[in-house]
Amino acid sequence: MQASVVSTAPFEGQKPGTSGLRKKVRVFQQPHYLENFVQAVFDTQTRLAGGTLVLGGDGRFYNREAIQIILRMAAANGVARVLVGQGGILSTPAASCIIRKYQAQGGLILSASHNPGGPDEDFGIKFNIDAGGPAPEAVTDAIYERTTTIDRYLTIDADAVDLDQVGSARLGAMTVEVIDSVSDYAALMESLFDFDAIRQLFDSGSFRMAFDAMNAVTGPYAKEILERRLGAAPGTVINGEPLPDFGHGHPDPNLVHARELVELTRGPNGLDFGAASDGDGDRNMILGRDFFVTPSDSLAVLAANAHLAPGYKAGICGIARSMPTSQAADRVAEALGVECFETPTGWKFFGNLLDAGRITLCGEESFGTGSDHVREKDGLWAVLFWLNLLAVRRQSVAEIVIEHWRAFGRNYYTRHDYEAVESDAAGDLVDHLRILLPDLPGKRFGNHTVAYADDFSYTDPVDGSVSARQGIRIGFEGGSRIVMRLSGTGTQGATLRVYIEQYEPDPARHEQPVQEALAPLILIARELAQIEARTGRAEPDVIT
Ligand code: VG1
Ligand code: CO
Repeated sequence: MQASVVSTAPFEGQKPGTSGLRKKVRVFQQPHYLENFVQAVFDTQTRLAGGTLVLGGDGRFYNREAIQIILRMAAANGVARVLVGQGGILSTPAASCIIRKYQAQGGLILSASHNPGGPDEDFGIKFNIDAGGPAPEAVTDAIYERTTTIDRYLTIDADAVDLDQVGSARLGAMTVEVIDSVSDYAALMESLFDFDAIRQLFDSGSFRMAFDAMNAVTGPYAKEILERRLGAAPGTVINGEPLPDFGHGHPDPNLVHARELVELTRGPNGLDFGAASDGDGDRNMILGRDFFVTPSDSLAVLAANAHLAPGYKAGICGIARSMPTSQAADRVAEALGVECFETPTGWKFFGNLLDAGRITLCGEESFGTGSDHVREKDGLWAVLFWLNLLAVRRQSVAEIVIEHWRAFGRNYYTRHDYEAVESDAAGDLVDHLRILLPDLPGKRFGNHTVAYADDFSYTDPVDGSVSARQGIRIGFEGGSRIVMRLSGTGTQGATLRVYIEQYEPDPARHEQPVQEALAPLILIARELAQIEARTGRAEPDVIT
């Protein structure tokens, strides 16, 4: 079949952010918009020609249409084989797993993660490299560069591929294999965790849990793994049908958006364990009865207990966390005598460390945790890891975390988000902070003395690449920190993220309400950055 060449012209702003290109659906629906970006991938990632591409998404509005467009373009660009998830569904970690398992040359993942879906909401696309992880900056820069000069794309004229039947089909000279979205991923999870112990925990009858799939991609994965393979009670998975608009929900697993789940874990009759994942299945929230585990603590607890899970019984070789993530994991790394790395925000910065065998676990404060089993953060993996710990230790979530604080100290932590702020005002706010930085060290604010203040710059220890201007860090004596940066995943205005952390070694002071414990630092951050004066916002929109 002859490829046809369609002429096109560049669109502005096709620069991938923290995690791929995210825009409103209507932006993606403009003629040639998606095509330009995809062609830029094929033009720069030349190994895809003659190779294998993995393709799937989180099932949001426009997922199926985008997949058909990409399949025709892949055929025209000489891709030999595409592995596409049944129904167009692949969670982000499952896509990573499949790229690695079948040694594909890369993958395209269609998702805007935790952003809402629907005709007026968000869509996104992300290219993952052959190691299974998000493309590093050098690759996304090259793709972006190409979008600025693109003048044609290639496609073929062909009928839509049936995505709902598992099996093989031809599209021009290309093979399209529609694969089960869940089985490879489920097999990987079985190889890492003690499924027998978890099954016994469910069989004991004294343990009750719910998993909230938030009508997003993890429904089928969680039902297969938790209910079928592990024997959790039917109905354990709630909101388990992936819907194009996530049931009008905001598929972001936090205390604000996963309200229904939070309620189920409240009070004397509350569930023992609650967990949730986001739109594309890479985030996780962990709850005990009347207890919320901050993602930063979750990383630290998993690191300290990793040897209890079969996949990590030999111990871990190192830990990495993103810069704004609390330093709780650093203390575990120190105790274990393993390396600890601080990277910029975004999973792409963990790839080299994982590939080089420098780290086993990594995580972000934004409900992301993962390991070297794939190259993406992995929501259900974190949930299974916690279930493995609960099954082995036979303690409650709260007991495990409180014991952890006793051993390592507690890093009080919160993130305040000011969403859809006017872009210029947000930019000015950060510029103003940059000007203040050199004069801050040594200054006292109440009980807090500034030890260092900088705009975080990261030099990748594996390939030496430098990523500058990654966020404002203000560190205080004793380990407290204020971090501020602008989001790179939003589709409307700017989002200012303010991260606050305070270390408390004294167990007698480990059970204060978080916002109260951090109130003085929160105030310092607001005043230093002049948040209200510059954004007009007296309070954040979301607190996690
Ligand atoms: C946010 C989080 C970041 C995460 C990214 C992608 O980015 O802060 O930690 O890696 O989302 O996660 P930003 O630039 O908006 O702060 V996901 O689940 O949206 O792929
Ligand atoms: Co996500």
